[in-house]
Amino acid sequence: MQKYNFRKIEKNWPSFAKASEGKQARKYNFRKIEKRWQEVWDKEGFYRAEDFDKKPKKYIMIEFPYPTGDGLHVGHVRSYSALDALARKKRMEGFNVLYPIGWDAFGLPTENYAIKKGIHPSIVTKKNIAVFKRQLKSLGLSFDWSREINTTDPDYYKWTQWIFLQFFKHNLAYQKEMPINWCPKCKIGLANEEVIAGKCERCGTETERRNIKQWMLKITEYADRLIDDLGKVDYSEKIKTQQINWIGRSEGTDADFKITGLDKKIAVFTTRIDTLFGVTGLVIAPEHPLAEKLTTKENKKKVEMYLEKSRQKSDLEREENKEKTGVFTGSYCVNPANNEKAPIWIGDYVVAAYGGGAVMVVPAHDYRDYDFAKKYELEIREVVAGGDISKEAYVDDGVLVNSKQFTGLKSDEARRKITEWLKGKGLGKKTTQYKLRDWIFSRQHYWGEPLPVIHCGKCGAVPVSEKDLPVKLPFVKKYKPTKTGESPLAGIVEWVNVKCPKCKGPAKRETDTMPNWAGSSWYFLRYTDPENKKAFADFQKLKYWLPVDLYNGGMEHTTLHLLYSRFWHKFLYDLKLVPAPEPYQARRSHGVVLAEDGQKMSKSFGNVINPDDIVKKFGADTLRMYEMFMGPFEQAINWSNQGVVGVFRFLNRVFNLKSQIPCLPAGRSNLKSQINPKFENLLHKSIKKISEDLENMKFNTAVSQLMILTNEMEKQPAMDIENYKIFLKLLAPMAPHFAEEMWQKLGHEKSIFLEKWPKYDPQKIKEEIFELVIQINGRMRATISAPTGVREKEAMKLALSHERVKSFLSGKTPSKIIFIPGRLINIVI
Ligand code: ANZ
Ligand code: ZN
Repeated sequence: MQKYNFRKIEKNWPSFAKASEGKQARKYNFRKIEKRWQEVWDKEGFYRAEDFDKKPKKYIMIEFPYPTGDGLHVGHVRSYSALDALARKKRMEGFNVLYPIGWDAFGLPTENYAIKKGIHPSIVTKKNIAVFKRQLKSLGLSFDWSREINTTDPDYYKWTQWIFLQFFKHNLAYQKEMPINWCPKCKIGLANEEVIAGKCERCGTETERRNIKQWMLKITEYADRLIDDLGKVDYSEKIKTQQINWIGRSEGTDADFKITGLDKKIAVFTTRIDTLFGVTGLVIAPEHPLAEKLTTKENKKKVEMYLEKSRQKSDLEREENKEKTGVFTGSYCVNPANNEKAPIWIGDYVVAAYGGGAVMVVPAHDYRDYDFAKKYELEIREVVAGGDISKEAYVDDGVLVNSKQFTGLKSDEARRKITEWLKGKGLGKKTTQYKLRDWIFSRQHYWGEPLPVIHCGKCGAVPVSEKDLPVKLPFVKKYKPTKTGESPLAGIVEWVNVKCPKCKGPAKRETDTMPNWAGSSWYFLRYTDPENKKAFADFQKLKYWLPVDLYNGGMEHTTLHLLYSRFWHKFLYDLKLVPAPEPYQARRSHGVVLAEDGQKMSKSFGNVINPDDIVKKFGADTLRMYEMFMGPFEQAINWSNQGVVGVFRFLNRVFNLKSQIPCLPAGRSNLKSQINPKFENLLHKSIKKISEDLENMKFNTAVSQLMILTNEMEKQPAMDIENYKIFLKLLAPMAPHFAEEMWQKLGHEKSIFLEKWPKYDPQKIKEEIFELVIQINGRMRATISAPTGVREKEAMKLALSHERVKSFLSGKTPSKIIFIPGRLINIVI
């Protein structure tokens, strides 16, 4: 481990050096305090969550970290500290809180590091975990360490494999030829994250696609439920939208176009069948199975050149393609609406794997098609009135023209009628398309869960018997990717060759491993029962703890990880192995912590802040509180050394308040404590505000309220002891060591965290605020504190700032608002 370089820090922290020169700062000894309380909490198993406790449960979870060699990042500290504050408050409110932690430790970073250093990945993982653990413990986070899990532990991945087998048995895991990224120079398969702008991350060579047989999970089977059940949970709007967009459900029509002179049809998918009479061409993807057949002799050369060019483009390039290009095949199709001939083109902006890999071209009503038609001189025929197609495409709905019997209908009605009409002729039907694809569940790497399947020449793919789980990763020296594109496991003959579980004949193990996403797809279940040897978790324990009440993590995981884990959970729910259809009742995301210069923190920029340095210099409480204070939780924010010093000074000021507390040894005992109504008004308002802020994850304003309170306390000649105790309780979730220490100094023998969370006295804040009831369609959905005399407009604004109200209103506009001053606002939608 690196030694702590005091001089270097002093140099980087001139403002602190200056602050500590002055006499005024009597610094509290955080080093002693923090270590002591961490030991006490640890010894007493203070933060252990009790299964089946009578208290109401609260399951708060942060995304478990990937233990890399770089150690903990201040970004981790941000969300862990904030959620820790909430967990501590919930315990004080009488909840049985589960706040667990574990390690998501399979995957490439460790494998690559291991290869580079010649150390086995399991050893690297152990070392990294030890560093992370020491760092987390030094922060005094209230994790229940007795439930620590590790995805690379065979006792854990046994159940990852077991769940995979259930997918397999229910025909939701299957094998298919799927492309991998292949570096022709390194001769290895690359994960997507190893391909940078189409090139191999190691050698810079352009990567190619290679089809190999891979395992797939049928997540598409759950597409509708993954969208529809978002109505059952409380996710922030942004997260919901991302999930919905990723799944990309689109309702439309499949229409068949007969090919002239060939007994074949091309199916296109369109969301705008109302524009069918305006079709003046058809474009198919380069990979369309008919592409070759449709190309006539005269066009062969041009088509081949075009296909060659588009093969060199990545999917992303093709999608982002500004200019739509294409090439004429020489063939024609028949528009099912009016039996007109339309030319068939090949264009690489058409996605092969979406719809039928073909689109109908309606230049008058689609921007893309408009440009395409201008470029290649296709007819632009107006069929929906409302725009000026001599200038640009008119893409909105309108009234149909030039559409025979459908002329005069509005677009939405026309879509229904034309679809019915096509259906009657056997040339089309209503369909739903999804952008979501099945999940490629194979990796050709060593450091992952082996897929528990045995391939037999006679019996095919046979699942490993459940009693033989886990299929352990063989501990070998060589785990570099092979030159054939196969997993390194393929080279371990003694491991690969086995007997077929069915016929006992010679067979081979599957050598692909699972992707990193596997272990994290169900870890929230394991926390409820981490030691279980008979099942992934006991159903009664799951019933007690689930769903996770609040799940917090990075915005970068709100599509894939969230979708994957919801999918696994729903599958297990269908098997009646988990008690509820959704795993997470609420999901929030936090913003990243950038370096002081606004760049990403990165070793190569030399701008990384190591939490260890801050803890050593200013203490864990300062670091925790600073990271809550730094800015709105959901926003990205720049690190600020000045800000850290500011919080450290604040804690020192609070420490120095003790001379104003008559019953403290340091207090001036001749002072009589006084009750000051104005101060009490502020104190009780602060109870209310801090309580609500923590609940609403407005950690920064909770801290600033403590600062406002401290300013007032400094002005008091002597504090009332009961009020001071309230203050300490409010501080406790955010600066736990500090508050615990002061609490003990007041003569308490038991921990401050066994105290009840303070309640505000409505009498003491009466004139200023009241509880505004927010109803939606007449049902109470939330309350929010509002100033007395608030008017409708402000009340509406307040209501709209409430996360719950926001999610009820998502995308809808209120039709009526009923406001009863001083009482409630009812939003009718
Ligand atoms: C004709 C048309 C006319 C369209 C019009 C739009 C406007 P979403 O909402 O994303 O599902 N499309 C269909 N399959 C495609 C593919 N494989 N690759 C690229 N584009 C494809 O979009 C559906 C629309 O995207 C479809 O509706 C189709 O263009 C195009 F005035 O059909 B439309
Ligand atoms: Zn067999």
